[in-house]
Amino acid sequence: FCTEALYVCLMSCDISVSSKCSTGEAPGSQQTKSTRGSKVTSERVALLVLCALMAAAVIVIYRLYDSCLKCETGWEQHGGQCYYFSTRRSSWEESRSFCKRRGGDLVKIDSREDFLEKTVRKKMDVADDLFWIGLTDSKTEGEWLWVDDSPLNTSFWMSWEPDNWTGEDPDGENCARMGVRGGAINLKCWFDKSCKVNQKYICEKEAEIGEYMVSCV
Ligand SMILES: [Ca+2]
Ligand SMILES: [Ca+2]
Repeated sequence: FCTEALYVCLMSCDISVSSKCSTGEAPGSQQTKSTRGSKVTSERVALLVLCALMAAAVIVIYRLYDSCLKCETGWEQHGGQCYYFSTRRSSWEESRSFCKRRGGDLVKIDSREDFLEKTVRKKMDVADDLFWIGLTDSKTEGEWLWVDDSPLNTSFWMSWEPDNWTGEDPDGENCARMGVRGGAINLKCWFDKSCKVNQKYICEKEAEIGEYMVSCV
């Protein structure tokens, strides 16, 4: 963004100076030409300095704004959201309660985004060390809903999932967890699991923007 702004700025400076220089000059007017030449050169320098200052201002403002997106200690910022990757394990409901007490909820994943998959992969201690996400079919079997009650449109289930396996819990598997330690193909790393099992979890909430930009640096 900043590089682009600087380029556009310098290009516009160049064009404005060139247009002043492109007027035809009659032969023999060397003195006038020389005077005008030095004037154009100083104008050009002044414009370039102005443009550089403007570009620097744009960069500073952009960085100030960016640094103002804040997450609490222990939360990771990505795309204007804050994410908390737990180290303790709890049931899906208990995990959700923790997230809500901290002003968020279990994470909702509504688009193709590899940040969560990559981060979870790094934090998995063993192959079964998956993380709860905010997706459940507890209300109606097979009808997966996010914690905000929105339907599941884009999914990243592992190829054989969800299978609502009843071998572990007769109630089946009604909560979703994510993670493939070795890396997921096409981000397909979701598994349904009994909601009662203790798992790590991912909370999500919006990053806060500082009220006064300068205080955020
Ligand atoms: Ca189910
Ligand atoms: Ca399953």
